[in-house]
Amino acid sequence: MPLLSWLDRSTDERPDAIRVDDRALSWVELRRAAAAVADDLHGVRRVAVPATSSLETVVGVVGGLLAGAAVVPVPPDAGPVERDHVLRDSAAEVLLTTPGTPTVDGPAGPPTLPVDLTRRSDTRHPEPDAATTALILYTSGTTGAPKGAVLSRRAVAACLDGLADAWAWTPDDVLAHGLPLFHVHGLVLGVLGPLRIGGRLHHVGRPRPDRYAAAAGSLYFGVPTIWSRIAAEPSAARALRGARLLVSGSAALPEPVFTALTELTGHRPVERYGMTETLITVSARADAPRRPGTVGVPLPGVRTRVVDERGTTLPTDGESMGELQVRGDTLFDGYLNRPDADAAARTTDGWFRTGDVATVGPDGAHRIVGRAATDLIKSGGYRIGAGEVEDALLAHPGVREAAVVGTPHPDLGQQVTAYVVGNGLGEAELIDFVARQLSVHKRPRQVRLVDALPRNAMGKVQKSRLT
Ligand code: MCA
Ligand code: AMP
Repeated sequence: MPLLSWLDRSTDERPDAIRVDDRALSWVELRRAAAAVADDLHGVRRVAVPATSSLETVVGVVGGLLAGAAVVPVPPDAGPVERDHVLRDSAAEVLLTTPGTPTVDGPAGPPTLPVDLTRRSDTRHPEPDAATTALILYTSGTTGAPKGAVLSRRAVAACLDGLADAWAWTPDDVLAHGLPLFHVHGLVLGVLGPLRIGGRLHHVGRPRPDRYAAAAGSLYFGVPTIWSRIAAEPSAARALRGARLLVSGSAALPEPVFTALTELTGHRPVERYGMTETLITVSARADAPRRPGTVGVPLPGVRTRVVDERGTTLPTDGESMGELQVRGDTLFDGYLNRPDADAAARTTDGWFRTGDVATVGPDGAHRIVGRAATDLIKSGGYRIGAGEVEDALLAHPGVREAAVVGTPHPDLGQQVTAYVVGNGLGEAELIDFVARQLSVHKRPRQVRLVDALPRNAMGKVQKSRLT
């Protein structure tokens, strides 16, 4: 079956199948517009797409997939250092551009190709093998530059079919969300989901509570920060009473937000858990009770286990805590150009180490307790590597030492906080300095200028003393 099976076969010409902000296309027009992009991409193996929240991004991504190319979304706000890394590391042969999106045309960048929403083609592009790469998604590790997670068409299809089963997601649904289109949540679930399963999509542009309220969706996606902002605006939250399912993911949904949403919307939100590398692996189900603090059960085709430091599998008693490991159809094929990182992320018997600490109850309910390492920060649902921000700070001539940690934040879950040792530095100057290199959400919210960093006897920075 084609990856975008609904898009492939739909004859529906109603004008608003896929809406982004205030522009929309029918299923047929989307297929024809994307086929025109695919015609131009004939023979291209990897295509980069500056993934603004726009209809052009949807058409560009779908065009790449129809052409059988691996699509590399580029965060539109990425600073030059991050953008160059993504383009170079992925070896993208073409960079799609859209009106108003920043381009990186220049000696080092790949040739550009504009996405033109007025063009149409009726070429039927053959469906590539399921093992072909669909997406290369860049994601932060604890150190260094982001790594490209290589996701096959098979993995994407398995994830979406599993979610359709868990959420009873059908062509009758209208999905509403306002998530960025360069991550699993907004792009794989939030765009490719409707194109495979058939429900209509209303992307609201920016994920503001009033826009969620006005979207009239049956299915809503959000990260906890979005749900918390909606819960803080009761009139917006009450407007979601007519929905079928509210889904939260990408970070832990705080229990007070779960409770407030339940009271205001009449819906107990569905929490699901995943990673860029594994796609969504565990979810609460539409047909089963949902409890705050739990993320449900493995999707069809996924297996999980919780292990201690020695690798021994722990009992599913709801109490034994250890690292959550997963395997199954939704897993990535590896990190691009990084066999070292790939080997480190897997056990010798083939399980992926998530780095998340979890318990599993006798009923199979998974509870994510936290992360094993402190060097991955989740802020507003974005994954941010402490090492990447430290490297950006250390590039400043006045910075001698830097340690970046996630500290609690009432709206974002965690905020990026930097401790810096240096001479004659200002907080705003350093935040700007990072913003000129990396995506905006990787900027420290707070920079603390200190005389020294706490270190242990071996000279290693003790981050636990900074949080
Ligand atoms: C932000 N601002 C700053 C700083 N940081 N200003 C100065 N210094 C800083 N350090 C500015 C912003 O640019 C913005 O300005 C304003 O402050 C508000 O920013 P913020 O509070 O961050 O709010 P926001 O821009 O509204 O963003 C919140 C958000 C966003 C919408 C929740 O974080 C978001 O879209 N998160 C989704 C992430 C996501 O999709 N993750 C999925 C990963 P201005 O207003 O002028 O712009 S995939 C995944 O995790 C797995 C697979 C899974 O399970 O889903
Ligand atoms: P990313 O690679 O951006 O997809 O981030 C993946 C990480 O997000 C996971 O390793 C978890 O730490 C976190 N995460 C995703 N969903 C949830 C959830 N429902 N509850 C708690 N943490 C989550």
